[in-house]
Amino acid sequence: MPTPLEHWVDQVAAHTHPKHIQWCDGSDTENQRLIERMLETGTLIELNQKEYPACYLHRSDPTDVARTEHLTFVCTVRKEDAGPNNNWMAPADAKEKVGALFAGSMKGRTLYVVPYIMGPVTSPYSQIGVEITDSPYVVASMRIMTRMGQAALDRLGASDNFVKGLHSLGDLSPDRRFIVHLPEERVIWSIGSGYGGNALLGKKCFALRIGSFMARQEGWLAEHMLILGVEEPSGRTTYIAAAFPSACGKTNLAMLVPPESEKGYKVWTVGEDIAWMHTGPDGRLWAINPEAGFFGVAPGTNWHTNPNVMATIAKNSLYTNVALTPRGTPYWEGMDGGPPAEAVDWQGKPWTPHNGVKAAHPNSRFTTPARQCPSISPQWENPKGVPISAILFGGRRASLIPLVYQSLNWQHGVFLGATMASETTAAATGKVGVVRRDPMAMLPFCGYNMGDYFGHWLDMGRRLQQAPQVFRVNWFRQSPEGKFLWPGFGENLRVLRWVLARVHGEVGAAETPIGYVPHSNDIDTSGLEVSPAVMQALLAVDHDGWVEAAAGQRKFFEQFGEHLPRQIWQENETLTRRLRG
Ligand code: OXD
Ligand code: MN
Repeated sequence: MPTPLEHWVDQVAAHTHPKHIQWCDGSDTENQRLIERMLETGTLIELNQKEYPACYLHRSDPTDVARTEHLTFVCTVRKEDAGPNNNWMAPADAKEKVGALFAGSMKGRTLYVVPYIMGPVTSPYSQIGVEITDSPYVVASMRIMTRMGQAALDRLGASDNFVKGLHSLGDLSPDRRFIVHLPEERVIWSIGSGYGGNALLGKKCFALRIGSFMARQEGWLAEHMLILGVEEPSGRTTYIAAAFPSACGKTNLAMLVPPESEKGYKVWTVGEDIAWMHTGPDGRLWAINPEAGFFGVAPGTNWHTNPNVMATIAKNSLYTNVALTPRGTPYWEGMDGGPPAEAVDWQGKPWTPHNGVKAAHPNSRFTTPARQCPSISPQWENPKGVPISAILFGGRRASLIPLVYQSLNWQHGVFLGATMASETTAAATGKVGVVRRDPMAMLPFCGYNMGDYFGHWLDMGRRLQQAPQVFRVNWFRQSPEGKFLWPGFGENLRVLRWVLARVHGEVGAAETPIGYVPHSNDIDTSGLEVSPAVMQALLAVDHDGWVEAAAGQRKFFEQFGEHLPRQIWQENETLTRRLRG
């Protein structure tokens, strides 16, 4: 009797017609062979092995460099269950349309069976997925990003309890590219893209879109959040989860290095992109990082902005769409030491600093093992997870949103998450820098109707005996001249310290119509070039701006109709009333 997995592999092979089938065990030998084959075919380019041991460069198709949200679908039986936040196709239509593209799509290629675990190998909160793919780059990346191979097969046994992800590069044409999710069947089909978020199916597709759907059914949370622990000089460690949209600094915050002035503090990294959070036996919220690696944005990363990640990516890492120096080392805009006199750009073309184009693609990436990170938390693989005391919701906003403020309670905290908006970045194709609503940083990743998602968040508050405190943060406030008001990066620890003090009941705050705002002296600015006037601007509540925001929020919420919980609507009405009063 074939196992459910064997049966599915047979079915897929009969449809896609691969030349070979390879079951991946995740071993070093297997990985080595894959890398050698990719070097032979030009899929990978070897980097300088002295400076970057076991590091390779991959150049993706120039039309395939970011997540393509307009080609991403959530296919629930009822359209309204996918909600206005998702593109929708009926499951039967998706199977017919996208299934046709898979017919014979692996001809002449190897079909890789990639079993993987999302989460620590023995955690009760972990889940199993299997990705079938014809891309060896995807296999090598999944080996970094997940617990891939034999451990997953052993945990799965003959069970059918796994998420089925089918991926093929197809012909890489954007006209024949689809990323479709069938959350009710726990199935993902992705064709026509080799780009991370579209092709590494454990990440956005499973851990967030299918994950959030499962989480609602089963009473937990799958979120686009980093997880970090702040250890204070006293030895007390407090864990924080934080949601920021793509390319807004989650990786940097998760690996923050305390500045000289904050000696004695230590930030521990548990995760930098995704958190799965369950109610623990003690009624607190416990988080695991389902991933085993970081798939981070390269441009802007350097020894000042994120020394921990720079140390992490120096070995065993894949680089995608960065530039290549004559020394065989990677280069991207913002790297230490400035641009090289010449290089080869992300498309393989000769480049100099004078030819007016970027050397690395703005969404170029590194894929690197989490265990190599100098700040990785000793708890990062704890099967129980870590207890979360605070949740931060942040975005990239030049105006309106103060540096930090706190919600009045859980329900108001859910409202603060639901009203997040941020300026768009290069992580998804489309215009960069326009403010878009992105509740909980989950707009591109919520696998069901976002109105129901807000309702699920409210329900979670009822399950928790000790819910985390909820905060909004914004490191990106600008002066009218366009200058950043807050130094950011390591100095963000000063804001985290206020968050910790609030969590532990050690500091007061001013109650304003939008929530609890710090008294300006309560955020330590000693040694910073942040004047009291700038601090006041950073913490100001702009009444007129908020009245306008509340009106925009009302419009946004209207689209969810009956799926929007009445409490969220009421929170917006209460905000409006408080602003008027
Ligand atoms: C990512 C993203 O790759 O959010 O993490 O786009
Ligand atoms: Mn992300």
